[in-house]
Amino acid sequence: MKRMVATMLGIMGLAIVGASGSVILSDFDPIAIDFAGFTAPDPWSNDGGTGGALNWNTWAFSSGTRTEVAADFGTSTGTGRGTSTGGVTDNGIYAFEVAPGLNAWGFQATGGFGSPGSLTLRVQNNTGGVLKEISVAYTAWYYNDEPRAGVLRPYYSLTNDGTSGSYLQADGSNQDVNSPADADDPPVWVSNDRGYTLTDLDVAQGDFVYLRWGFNDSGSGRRDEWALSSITVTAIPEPGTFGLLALSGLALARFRRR
Ligand SMILES: [Ca+2]
Ligand SMILES: [Ca+2]
Repeated sequence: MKRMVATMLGIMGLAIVGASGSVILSDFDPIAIDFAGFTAPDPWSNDGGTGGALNWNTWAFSSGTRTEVAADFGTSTGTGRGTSTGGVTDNGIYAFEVAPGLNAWGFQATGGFGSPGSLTLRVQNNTGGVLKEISVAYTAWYYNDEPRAGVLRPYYSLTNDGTSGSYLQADGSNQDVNSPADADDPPVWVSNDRGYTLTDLDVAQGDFVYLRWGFNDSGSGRRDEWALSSITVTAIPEPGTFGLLALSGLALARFRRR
């Protein structure tokens, strides 16, 4: 079955990268990011993403504001707490099994950690040209076991310099995921599929775009748990690129007919 799925994905041109690697857009096929091997050791990220950790050149967690803080690549922020099916209390980064066999990156916030907070993914443009447009899809999960309400909102940046305005909200507020205030009894992982497209980017060959998931909460008492899985990033070619290719093909065909 696994082989069949892999074959089907291969036909579709979908590249699957483990979350321990780098995310490099080298063509216009979707890149699917898989947290299957993530076990949230402590530290939960390191150089190269070895031993069940994520690659700290690719992923960074930040505590503080969601927009005016630069993602600190090359360090591991937050305690790695290992794997769990949810219902934790210690703050830090977890590999949550949000559904049987499905590992996700996740965290538990407390007053001094991740409230607000953000996870940032660094994506490199290696398409050979200027990257103007990308689409992003993911599944956001919450585990509503506590009395605060939470919110997850996507942002992006081309600079990651942490100044005001360096992180912008991606595609308006309709991408928000909200966890309810009143805890579910019993709590379960709730999935929310989201996606957006960024246009009018200007990412030079070799440069990066920074995709951020920002978290915050309101109310009083303890905070819900959050997780991310099934992230897909796709570079989209400019409409003109295909048009020009088609035109040049047509011109070549006419030339050959002469
Ligand atoms: Ca909890
Ligand atoms: Ca809640």
